[in-house]
Amino acid sequence: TQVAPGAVHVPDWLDPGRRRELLEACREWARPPAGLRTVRTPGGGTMTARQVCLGRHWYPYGYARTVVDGDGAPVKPFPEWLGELGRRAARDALGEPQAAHREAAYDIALINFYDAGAHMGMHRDSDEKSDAPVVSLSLGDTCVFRFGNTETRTRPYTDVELRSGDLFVFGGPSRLAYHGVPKVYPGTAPPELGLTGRLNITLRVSGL
Ligand code: MD5
Ligand code: FE
Repeated sequence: TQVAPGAVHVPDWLDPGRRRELLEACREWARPPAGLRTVRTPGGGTMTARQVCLGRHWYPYGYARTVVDGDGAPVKPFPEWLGELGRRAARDALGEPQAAHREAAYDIALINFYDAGAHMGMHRDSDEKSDAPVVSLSLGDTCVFRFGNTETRTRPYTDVELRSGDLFVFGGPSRLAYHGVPKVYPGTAPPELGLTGRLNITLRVSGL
């Protein structure tokens, strides 16, 4: 379903085996060193969703090769298979890539863990130097994902429920739209996955 030009939601995209494989991989990546961490914002606050990065470490507002605001360890590598998954996801949602993006390979993953009560405020992702589409994969609890506009953090926006196994791709004019996760519904994860809370994996092209 197209939510806006370039913003495409594909419910239930991940097959069950992939969901288990991704969750298992996320659990490995979450371990120290360079594991799951709480992100501190420049204003002195903390983000409620905790994060682990692959390929490059994201911190407000840039990318680094080590966990500059945490244990200082080198960031875990971005695996080849994850890049292939990203490429296939973008193609399924948007069709053949634009000429400018055909050579661009996914090289960064930001993985967010949402416990009950965690959320993410409205923001834009503008620290990448490529305008290649961002691929988002959700596991566990259902959330409200708020897809906004490129001008303001406020209305107009569209609220979409993202469920375990859903794909969302943000390309073209939607790449720089404001977005956030105002709410996660605790206890809504499919029991067979064995995950408490919500996990979101975004695949990005750094352009570095
Ligand atoms: C999440 N993560 O559910 C979301 C999914 C983040 C983040 O927002 O920055 O880690 S990714 C949503 C996204 C990415 C890039 C562009 C747009 C949305 N967009 O234009 O709406 O944890
Ligand atoms: Fe974002």
